[in-house]
Amino acid sequence: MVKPRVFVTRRWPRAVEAMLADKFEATFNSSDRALSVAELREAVASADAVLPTVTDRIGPAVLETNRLRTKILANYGVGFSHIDVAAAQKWGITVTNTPDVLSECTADLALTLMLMVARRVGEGEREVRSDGWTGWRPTHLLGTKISGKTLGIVGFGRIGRAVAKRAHHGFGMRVVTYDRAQIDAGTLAEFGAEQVQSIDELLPRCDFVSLHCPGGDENHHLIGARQFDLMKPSAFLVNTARGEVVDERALAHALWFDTIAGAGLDVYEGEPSILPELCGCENAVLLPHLGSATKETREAMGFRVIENLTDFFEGRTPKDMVA
Ligand code: 8YV
Repeated sequence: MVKPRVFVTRRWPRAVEAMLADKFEATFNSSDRALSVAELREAVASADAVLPTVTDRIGPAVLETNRLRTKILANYGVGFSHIDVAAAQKWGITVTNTPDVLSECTADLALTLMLMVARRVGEGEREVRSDGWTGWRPTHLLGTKISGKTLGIVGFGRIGRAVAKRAHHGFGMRVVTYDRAQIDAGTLAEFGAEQVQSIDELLPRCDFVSLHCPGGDENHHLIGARQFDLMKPSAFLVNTARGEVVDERALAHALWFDTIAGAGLDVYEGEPSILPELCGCENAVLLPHLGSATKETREAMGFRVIENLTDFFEGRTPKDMVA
């Protein structure tokens, strides 16, 4: 049987690339740089499957070609707001993602950011490395305790729940959540969580707010100037979801003028470029989109893509089909 042609847009962990090369006629991007629109157009014209990541914007500019060969976009990652799903559907293309396998590591990173920003870890590290540490003193770099505080979780899906589990059972935090769906009482009780009916209701109650909703147009600038005004001046915002969920300019303003106490960010509106005003904020911890970045998880994401592709090309419905 002729092997399907798959196009992998970035370097993937070695073990996954080896399996892809074995099971498919695979084209890899050995340079590992983000591809241009022209290169992505070439990919959809030449491959049965394109395997994109968050750095590949796939919409009409890529898909509207009379040489379209691709039948499936098997995304590497759970979030897929970089793919125009309506355009894919219009061209009869299936879209899959990789849920579950990255929930624990992304939740771990959300907790990392909470701890880093509240305990001023970045500031301390910068001080030591710049030879600025003059020694221990009782009032040096005093941060904020996280144990026992109230955490607001926006989006109570797999990752939101993994964050709630760590925060509640590990740090004894009270969890308040907002989700568009009604979460059943048993699930909420498992995480010691209370569901509220709006973000406006959630924000004033929280010492920490962590975002775990999808990106895309529906949640564009869900958190902006008005929402920062609703937060306590002592509260911290953590974003491991998608950059577009937060109005970055309003956030920089809120950090500069102490409307809120700090922010821990892993994702940005125009990543990899970051607003210079944010880079200048001592009370921001800025990470380079590391949510799922462990060897175990990045391999599991790749194997999950291969499962989706195998199902698709063997005529079954892929278990992670989103469109
Ligand atoms: C991925 C992520 O690393 O899965 C997601 O949605 O944000 C990250 O964990 C990235 O999207 C890879 O494409």
